[in-house]
Parts: sequence; structure tokens; C-alpha cells
Amino acid sequence: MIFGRTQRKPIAIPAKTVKEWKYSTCNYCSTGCAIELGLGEQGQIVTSRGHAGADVNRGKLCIKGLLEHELFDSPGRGKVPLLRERAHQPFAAGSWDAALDRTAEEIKRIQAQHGRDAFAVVSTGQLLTEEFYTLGKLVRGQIGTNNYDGNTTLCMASAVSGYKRSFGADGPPGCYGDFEHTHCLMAFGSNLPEQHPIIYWRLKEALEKRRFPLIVVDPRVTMLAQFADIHLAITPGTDTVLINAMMHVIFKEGLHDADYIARHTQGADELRALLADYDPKTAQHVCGIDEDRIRTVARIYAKAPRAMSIWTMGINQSTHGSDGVVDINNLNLITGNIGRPGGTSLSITGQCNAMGTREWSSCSGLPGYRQLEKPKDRQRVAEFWGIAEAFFPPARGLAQTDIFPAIETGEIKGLWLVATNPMTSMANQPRIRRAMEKLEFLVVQDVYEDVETTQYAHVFLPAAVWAEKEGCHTNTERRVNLTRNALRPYADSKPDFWIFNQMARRFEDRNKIHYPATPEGAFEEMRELSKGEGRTLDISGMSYDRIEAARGIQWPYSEARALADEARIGAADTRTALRQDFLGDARLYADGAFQTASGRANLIPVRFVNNNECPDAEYPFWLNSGRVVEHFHTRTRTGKIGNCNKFSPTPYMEMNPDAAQALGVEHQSYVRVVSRRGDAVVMVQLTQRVGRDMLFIPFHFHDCVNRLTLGLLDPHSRQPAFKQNAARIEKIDQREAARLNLERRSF
Ligand SMILES: Nc1nc2c(c(=O)[nH]1)N[C@H]1C(S)=C(S)[C@@H](COP(=O)(O)OP(=O)(O)OC[C@H]3O[C@@H](n4cnc5c(=O)[nH]c(N)nc54)[C@H](O)[C@@H]3O)O[C@H]1N2
Ligand SMILES: Nc1nc2c(c(=O)[nH]1)N[C@H]1C(S)=C(S)[C@@H](COP(=O)(O)OP(=O)(O)OC[C@H]3O[C@@H](n4cnc5c(=O)[nH]c(N)nc54)[C@H](O)[C@@H]3O)O[C@H]1N2
Ligand code: SF4
Ligand SMILES: [Mo]
Repeated sequence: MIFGRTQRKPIAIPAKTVKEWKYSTCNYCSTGCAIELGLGEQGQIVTSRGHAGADVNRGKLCIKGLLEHELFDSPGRGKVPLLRERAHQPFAAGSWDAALDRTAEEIKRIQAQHGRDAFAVVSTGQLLTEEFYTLGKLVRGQIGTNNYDGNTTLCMASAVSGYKRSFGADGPPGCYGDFEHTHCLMAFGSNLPEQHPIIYWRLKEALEKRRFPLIVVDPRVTMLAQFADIHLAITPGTDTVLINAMMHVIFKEGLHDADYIARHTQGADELRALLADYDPKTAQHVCGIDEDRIRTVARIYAKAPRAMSIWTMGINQSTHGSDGVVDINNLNLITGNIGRPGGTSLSITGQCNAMGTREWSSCSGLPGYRQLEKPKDRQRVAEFWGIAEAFFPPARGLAQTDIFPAIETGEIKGLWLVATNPMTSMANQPRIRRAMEKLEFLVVQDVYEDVETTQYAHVFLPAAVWAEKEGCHTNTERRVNLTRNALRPYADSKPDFWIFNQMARRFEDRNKIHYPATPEGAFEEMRELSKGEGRTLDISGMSYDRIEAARGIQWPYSEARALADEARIGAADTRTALRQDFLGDARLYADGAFQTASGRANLIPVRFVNNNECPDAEYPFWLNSGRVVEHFHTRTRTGKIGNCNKFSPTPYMEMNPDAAQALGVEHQSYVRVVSRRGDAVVMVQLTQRVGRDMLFIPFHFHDCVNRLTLGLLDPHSRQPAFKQNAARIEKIDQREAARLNLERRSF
């Protein structure tokens, strides 16, 4: 018998002749990997590679980054502006002037009839920072609606709110380099190997050089949990109880850093008083982690010379999201683990430029972390833009998650969606659908015209994507990185920057503001606005050339520092400089001086109130949701890239084999999942990743888990609890389900 192939036919890989490499930053997750795009003879994209000289990824990319260059001409791209009188009618192609005029007229009509705030703008974490800044200028300075927010409310709002409450300002204080220095890492609700694969690779490298305990808190056995030394399968929504109990032990056993607490914090007495109620004996019954484990983990963490915490959506997306962040900060403050190499409270950000929108979009305030509520901030921005300060509203308006209910009540009549797809990404989809149906006017600005929200749109504006544009992103560790324009926009799509500039001309009757013609011009304005005033968000020393030379610069990086750096290296041409020539601060608060009035960090007592939707007799399962490595969000991009989509083309659900057996449910059969909001049909994947009382559904698929989620809001951040819902399972006819699913797989 002959094994193997008798005739070898090696696979021939066609030569990819690259004429030029263009510098860019990945446009998916917030890791911020630097990518070089290879252009062929005709300026077309032929390949890409991770930038070997970039500190973040050192030549590596994950599956999404590797295949990202395939998205430019993927199916469904918006080619021309589309218009129609009524939703659901056929669209007609129109000129850019026609689409922009119609949009401006509708905004003005709605505002004239119902007040300025009756038109809302919902943005994203996926544009370039210069675009965010420009949109902010347009919305705050000319359109003048206060109902302006971003999808970051679904994502990072709790981290922002928690940082502000604890440290007086937003901004993750640590960096990936901390992995090299820490003696213990605790990860809360964060699945790095799938969601931030290259950050995980950095962590793994550090662990290979030097072992330190990895503790993972997640109700699900994620890939990160599999690699952990200790996995705490917490009862959903109860992280604050675990952390409070850990702090109870730390104080009781004198493991806290009394000196740090005395010198750099306030509120220790109030915190300690609260912690009296969180003895591990009591806490274990709430958070599901036994008292011994709680004590062990508390001791490991507090005794480590330096310990750090990271977290992502397991904390942020819950009714105690902001409190969870505050409590993680509390834990690190009482153990003296802020601003030290290896000792930090590092929120792992979500979208590629969720940081950029926090910093510069004016969504919840004014650019450069400025606030509408602060007279000095208002004056500075009004003067800089050349408008009357009184044009700004006195305080921030509705958060994204409050905008949709305000459409329901009729308070908001018109909406502009920029790079976000709420029909799939918002909780309680039946409710969102009803809200969308009530809109008098909806304009959708997206890269893809087949995105679900266009069902309800009156105007569709086709946007250019990623390296069809130019500008910056800020990543999880405050690193500002650049994407150079590599190719012209697809068909007649336009960069978002151009769209905002064109729209601004149509509002000059309100305020005439200067708009720079290029993203680099907008970056210059941001630099100027970031100068001085003692702000940590100082990017005044950055320029596109310096950023590219350094392959990303962390803020703060002041002008004085840049000039000193240039004098030191004597570089006539910045492009010949080296990565290490322009280094911003790796860490914030290294000196223990915080952005609060007193300069001290706040220790804030967090009392747990269980207001989650919990399983009961009728809906006996916890319904958890999240992500998988090969897909990004609502799959508008990865669903179109064959090698991403093939790994999970079908809506599916993780279910425990024992639970399935009890219900007679088989592996790879279809079931109907039902919650109080609605139902969804999914394919069952039996796995021990989830316990007997839990179901997990990735949220990437339309008409799927967000038909079921409740999305109760965090009181501080207004972020929805996407991960704590109750559901039950019903068996269904398999053939009917298969047909239904095929229909839904539109590509
Ligand atoms: N491949 C891929 N990568 C991505 C994205 C993507 O769509 N695809 N999106 C990016 C974005 S925008 C974001 S925000 C991040 C999200 O990154 P992650 O937050 O890491 O991803 P998720 O899967 O949403 O949630 C993480 C974990 O939270 C756990 N969890 C649920 N409830 C609780 C709880 O009560 N407590 C704790 N401690 N944990 C809980 C879930 O079981 C889940 O394993 O990923 C980014 N990276
Ligand atoms: N059940 C459940 N729901 C969730 C989550 C969860 O864990 N569970 N996670 C939540 C989180 S953390 C997030 S961040 C949200 C994400 O929710 P969304 O932001 O609504 O999802 P995306 O698919 O990223 O939508 C972005 C849109 O922008 C378009 N786009 C991409 N680049 C550009 C560009 O340059 N210009 C323009 N104009 N458009 C562009 C894309 O085609 C896409 O349609 O989902 C949230 N929803
Ligand atoms: S880890 Fe994130 S930034 Fe890096 S290549 Fe993957 S998706 Fe892009
Ligand atoms: Mo996110």
C-alpha cells in the first residue's frame, strides 16, 4: 500500500511584487498593531505584514490583521450615496451634493420644528482621531445638538467613568511593558488570546521569561482561563463582592501599603468601614468563590512586590461596571500598585480607536478631555474655534443608550449614525427596531451599504475605510499611531473627514468655523489644544513624521520633550530617527499625583446591589455573550473575508454537555433560545467552557443574541449589561431551523 501522494505537486504561491510599503495601524482592536501594506506596480494592495520594528507587535499580527488588506474591495461596499423618501422603499443613487444637502436640510427642519436636541448623532470608536475631532467641531460648534454620543457607551464608558471617579481623569495608567515587571496579574472578564491576541502574545512572552501567577476571573473557561494558574469562575455580575472581600482580607491581615494610602489617597476610612461587611465567609455565597480561595488570591496579590490588574467587558458591561472599575482601582491603590512598572490598573480597551474618541471626539464633553461643565474648558475651546461660548450646552446630553429610548418617546426625531450598527450591537433588539421605525429621518454613514441599519435609512453615505484614509489611532496603552493613506477610496466613497468637512459648509449660517483641509491640519489643532494646563493628555510633541519614526508614541509627550529629543539625536530628517528616539511616558501617576482637586486618588466604598436579571424557574440559564477571535463585532468586515468567516459562519451557542443531556439537546443541533425580550435560533456547540447553568452566544450575528439581551444600564456610565441575562431553551424542527439559518447567512 502506498501512503501519501505519489506525484508531488507543490502548491505554487504567485510572486507578490511589492513596489512600496505603506505604514499603517490595524483598524480592528485596540491592541494597536503596526501593519505595513505592500503596494504593487499599479498602486494596488498585494499583501501586508506586521511591522517588525514596532514595539507593540514586533512583526506579529492576529488572523484579523493578517487578512485585513482583503477588505478594501470586499462585497457590499458602498459605492455611491443613496437616497429615498421613505424607509423600506427602493434607494436611488444620488450625488454627494444631493445627499449632503438633503441631510443638512432634514437636520435643520427637525431642529427648527422640535428644538436643537431633537436631532441626535451617534458615532463610534472606529474612525481616525482627526475625524473624531472634526465631527466634534461640527456637532458641538455648528449643528449644536447635545444628544451626541458614541458606541463607546457599549464598550468603554464604565472604564472612563471609573477612572474619573478614582483618579480624577480618564486614561489607562499602565502599558504592555508592565507584563515584564509584574509579579502577579489578575484579569477580570477579559479573554486576551481571542480578543487581543497580540497583547496576549506580549503577556505570554513575559511569562515565559519569568513565571508569575496569572489569576483569571471569568464565569466561563475562556482560553485565558485555560492558561491561568488560578481560575475563579465567578457568579456573573458579582466582581465587586469578590474584590471587596479581597480587600477585607488585605486590611485585616495588614497586607496593605499604609504609606502609599497615607500619602496618595483619600477616603480610606470610609472604604474600610464598608469592607467590614465583606468577610469572605459571607461574600462567598454571593460571588460563588469559596472563602479559602478568596483569602489565597488576596494574599498572593497583596504580597507580590508588584501586582497588576487588567479587565475588559466582563467588568465594563454590567450594572456594576463603573463600580467594578472603581473597585479594581481601590485594590491597586491600597496595595500601592499604581504608576509603578508592573503595578497598575490597566483597562484593556475595545475598538481600535475607542481611546481616540474618548480623547478628542467631544462626545461627552469637549476635545482634549475637556468638560462642558467647566467654564475654563468651555472658554478655551470656544475661543480656539472662534465661536460664542453660549452655543455650547451647559452640561452633557444623553448617552447613546439613552438616545434610543428618547427616540421611542418622540423626544428625538432624527439620527445620524456614523460607523456603528446598533441593529445588531444594541441590547434588546426588538425595542431598538421599534425606535428606528419611529425616526422621521435617519442617515447612515458606513463603509458597507448592506449594513443592517440601512433598512431604516433615508440617506446612506458611503465611507472610505482604513488606509483609504489618513490619520491616527490611540491604543490601550495611550500610544498614538498613524495610518498613512495607501490607496484611493473605493468607487465614489469618501473619507469620513471629507464628509464632515462638506457637511460643515452647510451649517455656516450658524457658526463659521475654520476646518483644516487635511487630517494632518486637524492633528495640528489637536496638538495645540493639548498643550500646557497641566493635562496628562499632552500630544503637543507629536507629529506624523515623529509618530512613524517611533512606530507610535505614548502620551503624554510634550513639545518641550520633542524638541529636546530632536536636539539630542540631531536628526535633520525625522524619518531617519529610531523608535527609541521619541518616547512618551509609559505610565501615568508615577509620582502619585492624581488629577483630583487635592491631587490624591479617591478610595471609594462600593456596595453591591444585585439588580441583575438572574436565572429563575422559567428562564433557568445565565445568558452570557461576547466574541470569538476570527470575527469582529457585527461581521460587516470579517463576515466578508473568507478565511475569517469560514471558522464560524453560523450563529451558534456554547452549552454544557450535562445541561444538554438533561434537556435531550444534541451537539450541532438547532435550538430556540428564549428570553423575556425575544427568541433566537442557534446551533448548539457542546463544550465544558460553560457551566451547567450558563449559555454563551457570540454577538457577531444579526438577529441573534441581542434579540434576547436586556441591557440594564450602569447608573454611572450608562453602559448596558450585555452579559447577565436569563434565558431558556426550546427544541425546534431541525429542517425549519436550517432553512431559517441559511436565509440569515446573507454572504
Ligand atoms: N476577535 C475580536 N477581538 C476583539 C473584538 C471582536 O469583536 N473580535 N472586539 C474588540 C472590542 S470593541 C472589545 S470591547 C474587546 C472585548 O474583549 P473581551 O472583554 O475580552 O471579550 P468578551 O468576549 O466580550 O468578554 C470577555 C469575557 O467576559 C466574561 N464575563 C461575562 N460576565 C462576566 C462577569 O460578570 N464577570 C467577569 N469577571 N467576567 C464576565 C465572559 O465570559 C467573556 O469571556 O475585544 C476587542 N477585540
Ligand atoms: N450582546 C452583546 N452585544 C454587544 C457586545 C457584547 O459583548 N455582547 N459588545 C458591545 C461592544 S464592546 C461594542 S464596541 C459594540 C460594537 O458595536 P458596533 O459599533 O455597532 O459594531 P461594528 O460592527 O463594529 O459597527 C461598526 C460599523 O462601522 C463601519 N465602519 C468601519 N470602519 C469605518 C469607517 O472608517 N468609516 C465609517 N463611516 N464606517 C466604518 C462598519 O462597517 C460597521 O458597520 O457592540 C456591543 N454589543
Ligand atoms: S491583535 Fe488587534 S490590532 Fe493586532 S492584528 Fe489583531 S485585531 Fe489587529
Ligand atoms: Mo467594544
